[in-house]
Amino acid sequence: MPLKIIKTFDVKFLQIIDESGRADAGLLPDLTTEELLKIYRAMILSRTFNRMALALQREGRIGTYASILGQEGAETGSALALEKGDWIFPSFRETGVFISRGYPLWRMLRYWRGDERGMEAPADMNIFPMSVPVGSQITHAVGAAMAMNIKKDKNIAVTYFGDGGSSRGDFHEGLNFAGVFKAPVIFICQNNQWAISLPRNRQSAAETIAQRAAGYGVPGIQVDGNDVVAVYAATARAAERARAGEGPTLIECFTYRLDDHTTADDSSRYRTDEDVAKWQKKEPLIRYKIFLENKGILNKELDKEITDEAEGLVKAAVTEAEAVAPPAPADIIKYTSATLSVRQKKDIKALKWEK
Ligand SMILES: Cc1ncc(C[n+]2csc(CCOP(=O)(O)OP(=O)(O)O)c2C)c(N)n1
Ligand SMILES: [Mg+2]
Repeated sequence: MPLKIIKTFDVKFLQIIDESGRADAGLLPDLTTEELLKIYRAMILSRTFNRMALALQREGRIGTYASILGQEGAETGSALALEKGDWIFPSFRETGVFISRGYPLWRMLRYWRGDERGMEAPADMNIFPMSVPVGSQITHAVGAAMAMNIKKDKNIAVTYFGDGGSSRGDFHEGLNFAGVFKAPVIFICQNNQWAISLPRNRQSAAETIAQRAAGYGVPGIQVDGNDVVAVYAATARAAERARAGEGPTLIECFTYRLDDHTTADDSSRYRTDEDVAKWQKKEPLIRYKIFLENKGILNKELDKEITDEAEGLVKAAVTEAEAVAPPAPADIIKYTSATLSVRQKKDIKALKWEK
């Protein structure tokens, strides 16, 4: 005898601009020419910064760097759909989110040069420092969102993490609390198919990351993460829900990490060039550029103007970042605990970092 079905779930997928740059007019959000160009500028600036950061790393001018190549759509599309007062809790691969928010580029470089002070956000910019311990930022965002509910604050919290991050307990704890307390938080999973060398299918047996939200009574959606407009629309909708007191949303941005995990990695050891080449054709800037050109919003001259402007901004940021004094070596030890142990004090002296 067939059992009674008491609940069914489905997982929706949102794509608005396809790989050839064609848009589904019925799904297009109401964005002005200015807003569409703002997204393009943020994507170009993110890519330009990323290229420079990789070059600087090779010259030994910054430390290990995590490239965002291929993920600019997921990052700028989501960040630009938020309000200024919303709080962001990012991981280490959200350089494009910082840039879209207007984070000073030189401070980003200061961070990647190994100086934590680079993560001191300007006072009016509600963004937490990049979190390197995988998944740890998820529960921070949920806690902040629960506090916003208590304080009747109309801002929301947004946290970013990877497919690997979704294997952490923090993900499950975060979603569970957020669901129960209807916390105004958006969970943005950048599913870039890899957690260093571990492929997506080893993170979870679930076919999508989005469907895991259902287990916590939270809506989940999978979005083409290489379609910046789809990511924008999904984030705007989730933000609207959160602000209306309807609680959290999980957005899985289906994308691909085109570069190595970090500059310390060699991805040719665990994936093929053909795989990467296949995704190269789907990268987010190609289709968005065609879309803007077809709409008559972008032409060669304007494109050059935007690209040149980005180059200029990034070059100026490098000069500015390299002009600031590096941190004192003793800081490595000094700020790890509230009070220094006898051993730590001895180490500082022995290494001649301080008298
Ligand atoms: C708690 C913790 N465990 C392990 C690591 C080492 N580590 C750094 S990044 C990473 C994989 C992260 O994969 P994912 O969440 O998919 O993010 P992506 O790097 O793809 O953006 C791991 C295991 C870490 N930083 N923190
Ligand atoms: Mg990943």
